[in-house]
Amino acid sequence: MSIDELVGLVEHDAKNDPFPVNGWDAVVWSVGNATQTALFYQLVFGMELVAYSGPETGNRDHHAYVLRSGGVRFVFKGGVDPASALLDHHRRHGDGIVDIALEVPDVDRCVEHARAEGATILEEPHDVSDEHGTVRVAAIATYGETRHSLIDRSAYRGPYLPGYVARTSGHPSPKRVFQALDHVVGNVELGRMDEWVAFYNRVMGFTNMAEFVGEDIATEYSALMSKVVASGNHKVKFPLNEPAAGKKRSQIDEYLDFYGGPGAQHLALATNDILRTVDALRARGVEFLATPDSYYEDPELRARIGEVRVPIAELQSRGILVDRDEDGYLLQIFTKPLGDRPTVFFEFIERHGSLGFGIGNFKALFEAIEREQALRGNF
Ligand code: TYF
Ligand code: FE
Repeated sequence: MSIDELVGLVEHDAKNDPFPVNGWDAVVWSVGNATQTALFYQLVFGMELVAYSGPETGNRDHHAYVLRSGGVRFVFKGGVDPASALLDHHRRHGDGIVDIALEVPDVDRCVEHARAEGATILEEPHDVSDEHGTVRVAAIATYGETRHSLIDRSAYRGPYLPGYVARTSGHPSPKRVFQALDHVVGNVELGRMDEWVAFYNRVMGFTNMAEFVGEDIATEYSALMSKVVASGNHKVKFPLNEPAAGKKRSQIDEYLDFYGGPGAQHLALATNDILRTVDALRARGVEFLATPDSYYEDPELRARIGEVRVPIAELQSRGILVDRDEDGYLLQIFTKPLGDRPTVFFEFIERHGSLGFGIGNFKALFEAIEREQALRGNF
């Protein structure tokens, strides 16, 4: 299966797009200990170290490790200099995502459009160069303290960005367990979801995808509303959640409290063999949300999902969820929070035609999230 099929790409005319996006460039994290986190992502999540910046390369502010898995690039940054702004960010938010960087063919055109639509330009377009060539970079602000760097690396052949040196691990890493980034979800404050949907519509020319969750599910389970925007080619998809009033404190409120404001909630990582991914990660200690047997025994679900590529028992033994719509089906599973604060987590997703996000699983998923919230003292 190609990466395009894995993430559900559509045809798109970039010429008439006011803000053309080629795809994801990198997800940049601020973490409490980048040196250890980089090792964890290699040994547990099967990522490959490709580039590095730090005191040994002249960067006295922080360590930065660039890791890859298929088409996915993560950059983990941790402050070295006690005055590093990264340490202030970490004090406020804990481990989290500071930059959802996008690769664009024309940085200046994107920034001009964003400016005209009222976006906050954090970094004006400029060139950064070294012996490997030149990268054109800019950055715009999005929800909370999160940013979108806009990167044109078409004239660059280095391992990441100028200032980084190529670096490999020197130790064997396990086989890769995910190939592509499918979507990145943002949590925003109560009542602000539609503003952020409008931001992505206006500033970045993103269009609304069909799937959204209104009041009905929101009041019964874990209380949230969600809408999805996507770039023209659907390579970049951003679901946006806001809390809603419910019986219990919303999982989105819990996130906002512990993250200290809006931020990226989950990354969905596409895999072409979710069974192998889950088995490999569980064997290395990764914890997933549990799915009760009643989910798989529900005759309505059985009838709706029909035939999938493996017997349901194979999904049940691993807690993998299934959803089907008019275009096909998807398999998905969610990890528990990755760090100390109950904020960021991963979803693993295997798509078979479906372009959705698993709306049929929201009830079971939100109940599982609520069980975890209750263990943390949220009732
Ligand atoms: O991205 C999505 O919409 C799905 C479902 O807090 C989801 O993965 C939505 C909200 C949430 C967790 C998962
Ligand atoms: Fe998701």
